[in-house]
This record gives sequence, C-alpha cells and structure tokens, in this order.
Amino acid sequence: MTRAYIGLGSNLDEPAEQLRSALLALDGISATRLAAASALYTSDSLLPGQPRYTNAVAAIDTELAPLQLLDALQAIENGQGRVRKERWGPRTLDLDVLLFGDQVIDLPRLKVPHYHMHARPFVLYPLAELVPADFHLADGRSLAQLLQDCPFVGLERL
Ligand code: PH2
Ligand code: MG
Ligand code: MG
Repeated sequence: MTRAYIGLGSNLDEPAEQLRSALLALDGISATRLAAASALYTSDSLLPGQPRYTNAVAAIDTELAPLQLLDALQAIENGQGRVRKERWGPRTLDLDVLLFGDQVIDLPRLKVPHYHMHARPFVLYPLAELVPADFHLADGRSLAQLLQDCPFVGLERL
C-alpha cells in the first residue's frame, strides 16, 4: 500500500463541483481509498486570460502501480469532460500525481515529485494541511523550506 498525494485543479464548469466529484471518483478507483482532502483554494491562473482556478490536494492509499494510477486519473479527467487541446489550456479537471510514496519517478509519461510543485502555492499550502510539519519530498526537499520560499500570495482558502 502506497500513500500518494494528488493535486486537483479546475477552471471550467463549476470548478468547486468538479473537485468535489473528483474526490469521490478518487475513492472509487480500484484498490485505492481517499484518506484525506485539503480545503479548496482559488487563485489566478498562471497563464493570463484564463478563468481563476480552484485547487486542492488529496491523500490516497493505493495498491496500484504509478502508471496504473495515472491511467485511472486520466480516465477520471476524461469522464469529467477534460478536452485536451493546447498544453496548459483551461480545463474542467486536472489530476496530477504530486508524490507517490518515497519514489522518484522519471518516465516519459510521469515525473514524480511533480515538476514545478515546489514553486506553486496552490499545491504546497493544501499539501501542508495533510502532512506532518517535518515532511520531506521523496527527493529530500523539506516542505517547510519550500513553503518559506513560496509565499502564500494570491491564494484564497475557501
Ligand atoms: N494549472 C495550470 C496552469 N495554471 N494556475 C492555477 N492557479 N492553478 C492550476 O492548477 C494551474 C494554473 C496547468 O496545469
Ligand atoms: Mg497541473
Ligand atoms: Mg495535469
């Protein structure tokens, strides 16, 4: 059984509802259960000209292998109407594997810890709700240090 952390994001079609549906769907993945979920946060899109995002982080426990989990997450994204046009385009649902146990994964389809998570307040602050204060990422970086370097700016906790 592996504890994994999933980043959730949406900026189309009732984002808060998208995230609530996605949390239920995570609990419905085979051999997987939802252990905890952060509050929802809103923030401006990193790309200008897009609607604001709603984000959260979920902790799950899973028997799946990383790529099996990724397949299940993409099926949930597709089931909630995700249309893949341009990279970083607006989306009904984005589910990112942030952390997968203590594994560092570098595959074409999946890089863990998630690239750029260290610089995204809408990932780090919700994650911090779910882990102990002395938490370290699989590659050794301390979450406390990352939070210090990534101020709580532009985030609204719902
Ligand atoms: N995701 C993006 C691009 N920009 N901005 C916010 N605030 N939250 C996101 O999840 C986000 C973004 C592409 O994955
Ligand atoms: Mg993303
Ligand atoms: Mg994604």
